[in-house]
Amino acid sequence: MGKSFEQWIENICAGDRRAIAQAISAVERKDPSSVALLRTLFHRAGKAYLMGITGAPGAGKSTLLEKLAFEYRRNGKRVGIIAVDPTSPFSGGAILGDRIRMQALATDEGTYIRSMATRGQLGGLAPAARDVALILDAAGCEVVFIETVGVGQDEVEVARLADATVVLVVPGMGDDVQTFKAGVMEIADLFVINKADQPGADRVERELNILLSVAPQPPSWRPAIVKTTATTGDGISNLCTELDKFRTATEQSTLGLSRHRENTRLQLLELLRQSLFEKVAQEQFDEEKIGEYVEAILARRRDPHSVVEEMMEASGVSSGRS
Ligand SMILES: Nc1nc2c(ncn2[C@@H]2O[C@H](COP(=O)(O)OP(=O)(O)O)[C@@H](O)[C@H]2O)c(=O)[nH]1
Ligand SMILES: [Mg+2]
Repeated sequence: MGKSFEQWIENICAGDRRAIAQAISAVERKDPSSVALLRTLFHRAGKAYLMGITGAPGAGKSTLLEKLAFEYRRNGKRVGIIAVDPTSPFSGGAILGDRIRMQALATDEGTYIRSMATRGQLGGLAPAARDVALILDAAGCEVVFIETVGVGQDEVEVARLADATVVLVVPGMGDDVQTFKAGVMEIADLFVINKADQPGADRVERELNILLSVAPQPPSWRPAIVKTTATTGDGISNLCTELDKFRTATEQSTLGLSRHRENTRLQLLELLRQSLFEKVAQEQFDEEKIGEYVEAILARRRDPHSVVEEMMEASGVSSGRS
């Protein structure tokens, strides 16, 4: 490392695409260099505004993102895009759709797009996506978008690292407002009703408004609802305006600060959880040993609590009983 490591850092911070790509790959591979890299870059980052874009597959997230990115580019902002794709069961790689959809942006010098696969991501999408966002932040991207797959709990996870979370809903897709997954209502800072060119957009808007007015928690921020047609770009500038309003409102209030503090706390604990797990389960015990424990528990010779205690002690982590 040494001098070349420092040069690598400088190249990333200067926005060098090759250096950025190498950094992201190192993080994805969990390369030994990645921890030192992230530690150093942390002190060069902290300026980017992170926006999460979530919603069901096919809602139009990628299409919308492309239009949004162009809008920010027009205003001279450097843009980073992280698209978290589901892993294709056939190719083992990320589905190519998003990359093709965003091709028009791919040649733009002020935009950096990276697709990530969800495959084998210990602890969900968040850790790696957060690290990639940090790299893009240090590389000078002023806004960073994270598009999530929109399945499972990844949208709740993305809300934990984003400064603003946009939830896409579409009319007539059977994912009506009533069937919102648990937690989705709570994470939205802004709702987008995309495919407003399709019938039913007004009905979705009415339902959303009702749902927002009966929200159980006192609304610290009432999410705006913006209708868009991502394919034509209709409503995109309005969406930017609402996003700016949200940003201004939160940056000047305790709401933004307290959320930042809470997110930082959750991130720290998540990192600790992951590090402990890796130290105990991955470094100290191979599959065979874990298999032996499983058999012992199945046969009721051992109980899981004492096994975990033994594993932690063997790893030099206090059992907490002391
Ligand atoms: N009619 C209509 N189709 C749209 C709109 N936005 C996206 N689509 C189409 O919906 C499909 C899924 O879009 P995509 O951006 O890949 O969705 P994602 O899975 O949420 O990223 C594509 O065929 C888009 O062309 C819209 O506003 N109106
Ligand atoms: Mg997509």
